[in-house]
Amino acid sequence: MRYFSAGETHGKGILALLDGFPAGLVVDCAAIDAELKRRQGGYGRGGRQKIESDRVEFLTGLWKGQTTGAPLSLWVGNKDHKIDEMPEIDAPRPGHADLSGSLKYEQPIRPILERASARETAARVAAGALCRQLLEIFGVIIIGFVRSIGKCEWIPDSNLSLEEMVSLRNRSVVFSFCPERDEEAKRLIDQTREQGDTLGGLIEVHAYGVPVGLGSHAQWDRKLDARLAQAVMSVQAIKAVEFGAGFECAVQPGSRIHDPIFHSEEKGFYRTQNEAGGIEGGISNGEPITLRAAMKPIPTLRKPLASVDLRTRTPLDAAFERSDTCAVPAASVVLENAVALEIADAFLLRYGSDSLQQIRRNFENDTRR
Ligand code: EPS
Repeated sequence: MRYFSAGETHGKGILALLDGFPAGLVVDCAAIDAELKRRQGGYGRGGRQKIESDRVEFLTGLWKGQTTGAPLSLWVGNKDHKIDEMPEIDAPRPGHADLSGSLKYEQPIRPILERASARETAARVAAGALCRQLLEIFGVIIIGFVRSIGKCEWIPDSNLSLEEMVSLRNRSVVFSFCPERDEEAKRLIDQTREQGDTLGGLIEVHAYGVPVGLGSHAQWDRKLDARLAQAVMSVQAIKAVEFGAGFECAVQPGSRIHDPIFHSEEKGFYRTQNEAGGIEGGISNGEPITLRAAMKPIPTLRKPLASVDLRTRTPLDAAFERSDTCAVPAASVVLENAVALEIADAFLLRYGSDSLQQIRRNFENDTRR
């Protein structure tokens, strides 16, 4: 499967193009719209989300509500379509694509920021939410949540059931598993906004029910963790990603980090810990896939950092335009769907990608899962 996006933040809209998606899936557009709505939410968002009410429209690839195997174009229109009236920006914002993009493409900052904006993530959410519908048929469930914002951290209780996780996360205004501590997060975000500053945080994504054998040890670009890392790192503002114990692997001895292997008639192969994050040798091992990503604070600051006027090359404070104080909750929705897209692709590589019937046959005949 191949995925591309197109579109600008104040252009006509954002487009996701999915090629190689199997035929025969009855598409639930309302479920995609629900994910698009979640992406617009979370405490700390700015004014743009009051203007937009994102909805998906399939321009191609559906027949009577079902996928046909033809390329799918998923369109999310922009109500705030005014790209040609948008003012030019003189001083690039540190941390944004403004300077590097402008130097590379020999363009003013405006067209660069229009494409670099995180509004583009609506495309990944729409495409990922479609892929989840396919994965859910085969028992793969993916959940993303916020683990920390700034110095406010919520360590998830490892005994929570999936239903409990979803219900807690959906009750929290910052999409954490601790809705009872939302006030603390809101206070932090409000204070930061008043100071003209922004906040990043940590996001975790878990994928349950992933069958053994997705990805491959045999080539670098087929390793599942490498592919997921690219999917996650390509989301705006993500600066780090780790799987399972991640960076802690550098500290602990092998006897603590590697997950001992057991077998029983009832469970098949199983582990009593999952520090590998469900992937060994670039291949899913049947345990939940767990990854964590760090999001940097949004680079658009009301109290701007030092920058330089691109025309005169003299000092000028970085530009400010409408933005979010904290988009970590929204990014957790994006990462959840970005992971779904990548796992779906690895799933199709293993079980076939022509039709849902073909995938069902191959999946049912797979005795190793
Ligand atoms: C976003 C829409 C954008 C920004 C934000 C994400 O809309 P506007 O620029 O009109 O306010 O709010 O983009 C950024 C954080 C960024 O750095 O570009 C969205 O829909 O997610």
